[in-house]
Amino acid sequence: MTADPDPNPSSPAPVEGLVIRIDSKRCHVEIGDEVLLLSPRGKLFAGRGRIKNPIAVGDRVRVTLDGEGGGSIEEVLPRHSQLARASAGEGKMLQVLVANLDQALVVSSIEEPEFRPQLVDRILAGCEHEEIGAVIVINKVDLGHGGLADERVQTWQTFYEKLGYEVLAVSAESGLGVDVLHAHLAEKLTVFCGLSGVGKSSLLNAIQPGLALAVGEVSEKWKEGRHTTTHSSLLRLDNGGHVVDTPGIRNFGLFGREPREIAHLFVEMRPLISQCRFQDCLHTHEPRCAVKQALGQGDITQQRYDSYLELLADAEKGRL
Ligand SMILES: Nc1nc2c(ncn2[C@@H]2O[C@H](COP(=O)(O)OP(=O)(O)OP(=O)(O)O)[C@@H](O)[C@H]2O)c(=O)[nH]1
Ligand SMILES: [Mg+2]
Ligand SMILES: [Zn+2]
Repeated sequence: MTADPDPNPSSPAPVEGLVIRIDSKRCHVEIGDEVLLLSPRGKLFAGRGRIKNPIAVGDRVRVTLDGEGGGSIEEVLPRHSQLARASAGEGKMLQVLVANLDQALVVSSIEEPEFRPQLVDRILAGCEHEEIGAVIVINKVDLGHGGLADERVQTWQTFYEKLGYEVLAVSAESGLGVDVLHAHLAEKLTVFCGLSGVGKSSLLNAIQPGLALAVGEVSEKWKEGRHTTTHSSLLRLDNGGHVVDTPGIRNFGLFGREPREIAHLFVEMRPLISQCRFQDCLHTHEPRCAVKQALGQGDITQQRYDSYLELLADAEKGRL
């Protein structure tokens, strides 16, 4: 098969790029090994409905180059996933923080700060909704010293592995497990999530020292109620991966979820839902509920069920 001849051979061929950072007017677009500063066409801002920002970091875009290091973004290619939240002010608009995520790294520590399974479950639920992978990373295992903290690492590792999630026990400090973590990031767009102080920036520095991210100081937060441009950017790794560090994201991937959708985001509950007596069962007080039955038999843990109830309450109050 031969390609159709170009109907307008004088026009430059469009090329594809990856948006790695957005300033007020222009986007930093990675094309091969280069990063160019390009302006989006005005037409991209028309008819965007509830979406506040039509271009986000992580977007794949079609661009035309002017041959002098500049050019325009013509089109945003369809996204396979997005990390979004409600923007403040202007009604419930959708603010896309990162597009085309492949996986989330849910970073925690056992102590300093304490392990927070509710937060882990929340992020996992968001990943289920977006149908992206999730890897649980327990950092700071050097603090265990063969004691109680080590037992707790084991306990939580087993807990999440039983649900089918991958869990890595690592230490940015000693370097334990850092190579395995690095390998998980190759050729993927990964978002690092987790509480402030768990060591997200430290892990990224251990993976690739050249990144030289600030450690130990509380980083700029995407706080609730603060909805100016995020200025988050994708960091490029030497193995072809890209990472984005997002402190303070609680409702990852859960924007606008309805109460009835929540149980579907808990992997061990999902297969049981159709067995409940009532089709609209919320698995709280209803008779002949398969989820509550599994809870009673210990097939669903109280911890996960509590996380479910917390998310359900947020969905019912329109807080997602
Ligand atoms: N003992 C120990 N301390 C660590 C480890 N990783 C990070 N830390 C320390 O934990 C503190 C917080 O680390 P950061 O990398 O800044 O944490 P962060 O998750 O990026 O925090 P935010 O940017 O605020 O969200 C720093 O004092 C680090 O030195 C580790 O593996 N072991
Ligand atoms: Mg940080
Ligand atoms: Zn039920």
